[in-house]
Amino acid sequence: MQIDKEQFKKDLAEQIQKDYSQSIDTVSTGEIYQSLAKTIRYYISGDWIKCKDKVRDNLEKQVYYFSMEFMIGRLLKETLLKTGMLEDVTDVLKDFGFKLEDILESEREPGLGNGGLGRLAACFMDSCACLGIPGNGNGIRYNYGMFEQRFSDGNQVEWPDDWLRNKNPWEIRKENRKEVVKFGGTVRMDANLKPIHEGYEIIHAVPYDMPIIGNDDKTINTLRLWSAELILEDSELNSVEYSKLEAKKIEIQKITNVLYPDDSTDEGKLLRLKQEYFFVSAGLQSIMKDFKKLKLSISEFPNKVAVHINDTHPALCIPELIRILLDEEHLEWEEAIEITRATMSYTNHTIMQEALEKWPAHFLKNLLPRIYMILEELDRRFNDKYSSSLTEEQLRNTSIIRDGYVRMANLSVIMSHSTNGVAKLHTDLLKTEVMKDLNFLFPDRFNNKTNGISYRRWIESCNPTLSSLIDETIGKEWRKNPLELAKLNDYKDDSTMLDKIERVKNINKENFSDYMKQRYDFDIDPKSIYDVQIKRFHEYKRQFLNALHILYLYHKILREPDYKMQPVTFIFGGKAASSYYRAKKVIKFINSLAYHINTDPRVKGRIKIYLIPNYNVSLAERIIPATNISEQISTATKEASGTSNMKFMLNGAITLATLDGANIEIKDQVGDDNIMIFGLNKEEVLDYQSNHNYNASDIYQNDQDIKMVVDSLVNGFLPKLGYDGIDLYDSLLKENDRYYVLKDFHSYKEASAKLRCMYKDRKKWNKMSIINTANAGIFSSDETIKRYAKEIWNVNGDF
Ligand code: 8GP
Repeated sequence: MQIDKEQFKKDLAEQIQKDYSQSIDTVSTGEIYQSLAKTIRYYISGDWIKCKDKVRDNLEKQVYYFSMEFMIGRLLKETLLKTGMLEDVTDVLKDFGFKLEDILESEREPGLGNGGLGRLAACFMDSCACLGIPGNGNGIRYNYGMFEQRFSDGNQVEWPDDWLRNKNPWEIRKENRKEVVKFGGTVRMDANLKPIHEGYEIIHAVPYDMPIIGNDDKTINTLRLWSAELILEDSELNSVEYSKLEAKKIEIQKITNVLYPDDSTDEGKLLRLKQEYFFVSAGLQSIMKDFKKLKLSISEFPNKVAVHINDTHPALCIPELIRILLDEEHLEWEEAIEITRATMSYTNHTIMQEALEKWPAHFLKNLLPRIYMILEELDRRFNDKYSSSLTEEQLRNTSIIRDGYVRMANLSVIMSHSTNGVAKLHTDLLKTEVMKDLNFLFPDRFNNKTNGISYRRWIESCNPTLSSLIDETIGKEWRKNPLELAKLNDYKDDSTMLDKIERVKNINKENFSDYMKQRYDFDIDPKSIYDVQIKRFHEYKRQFLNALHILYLYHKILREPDYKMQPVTFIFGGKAASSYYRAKKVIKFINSLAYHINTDPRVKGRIKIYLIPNYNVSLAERIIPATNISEQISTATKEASGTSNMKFMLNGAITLATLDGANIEIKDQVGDDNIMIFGLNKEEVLDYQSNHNYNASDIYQNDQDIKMVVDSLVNGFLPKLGYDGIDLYDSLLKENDRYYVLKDFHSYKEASAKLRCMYKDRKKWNKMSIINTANAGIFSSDETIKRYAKEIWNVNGDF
């Protein structure tokens, strides 16, 4: 977008005046950020309107991506880059005496996501906009993010993530588009067998819209986030009891207060269920309203609307759409089912049993009586249709309601036209293990869509040094078409280029080291290897294995004081769910280990370790460009895909990996020599699981190294760990090491040592690094989204 700098200056000063009644030289960087973002939003608003009009006037099919999380990260820099305003705005700010960097830093990261699924949703929204696909997000406007992570005595402490404290300048409240969501009550059938829902509670859902901007001003889509509010109509004002009003308001706001409320109690579970129905119902009602304005036959609905269910959290989209079609559009069951199935598609993001949502039937019956009736009818129809062709066991595995639970994954597969996994291995496991009976019934519905990442954020924006070097080397076409990165393969033996690659990495490492010093007062030697594991804390992701290995190295150095090794800084980042006891113990273990190692002069200059608090997108943007070794060490079969593995690869890190998730596809891209693989493979893990022939105690008893590290969890070797090591010790020996940490320990140790050794030959290392970047093109989320658009959503775009 071309802007007139002088005009922009005036507009910004005016916005500041409007917002704060102050002149620009008296406001803080945080205040400038707010007004600057609003000015930019105003500048793009014309294009945003045009885009909405174009989609409506051309009757274009639209995608609605329903997701509990949209981990969008900070928006200012991305927006400036995509709109082409970066340079001009930097100049304008300079004229006012401000540095863009400072303004960017004052943006609070939106508390709208937590993990891979949420970040994927953000990358997908970005790709839709950049590819000209009318793709909108639909989610929840959380008043607080999941939590802000702090550490106290090494323990994770959860603080409220008050991200909206200074308001979100990108959003627009649309009270006139509010919807009514109904909870509770009873349903009876009238004389014509029409359901009458009575005695329910009404919650208002108010949408807040944010623009999702494509590059080159192409497309601006909408991320619509719903907020639960108490809105009294004029007629209600007289009858209301003001004393009870405040309590009611708080009760209602609870629904959209926080991402993933603790669900270890029934109350918490119920709140999550409320959240899920809340944004699903509001979203679908508003989509239906927009569709009705087109004045088309209702049978056209799936030709104009695609609803994507991001994991099972929004699976209530299915009965909710059926409800609308039956009760409000007065369709027959068959047609309602047909339209719903043709509209819905579903992505599964994990095969962990505990994450495959199941709701106690009585929860649904009480909270959403009409929805529950619909689910019962869907289950009845399914059983009627398939009971004769399935065995009892197959029927048990596939039906929607069983043993007093409603199974959301089964519902999603049965009632959608597409179910996809997020990497080849994951899809394969869905088809052959986790959902094999559903795959038997609906083989054509299952398909793979390997995840991808947005190149705009994960290299262009976060790694400008490497991006410029790539421009210089192969031209700028890769920024439009990431597959062009393959041209870098021609430079893998070019010693000048290899030196440049090293220089770029070193600059990034130095920048990161400066940041760590300034922000956390933590010293990192930029000459050490940066070995990084950043992701949610989960047993299957095995941060524990990483930490046990560091403990082993610590012992080794103490035993062999002259042990020579390439200095390494081990960096961790990630949150543990507040009710996930064991994951929190791993955090405590890492922090304790860090305390002892970092303060022990005997290991100085060889190993250091740091768990960065409150890991988020902004931190990832700083860490990834500086990383040498990317730790992707989940137990084979457990990580659906992973996406940080792709980000690291793109930025030239070498992956230390198990054959799990998309690591396998990364290996296929770079070849065996440019990735370090270790550990059990899928077949071996499945074999242990089905034959129950794994014995962790045997390994422990017969291996001196392993015994030494495992014992150090409980024998006082790490005084800071105190009694907190007992649970981890038990997880290995009493619970027979469910994630095969001990089994994989040695191959991990050896793979890690080999990699560190390889780092000595810098020329070879840089060559591996360039090969990784060169072959990361296929992991662009643009490529992934093109496949979703063609093979699942059947929508058009400019590609
Ligand atoms: C994640 C998977 O763990 C990761 O392998 C995958 O790359 C990513 O989804 C995107 O597909 N899953 C989640 O984030 C997840 O299951 N979150 C639930 C806790 C909400």
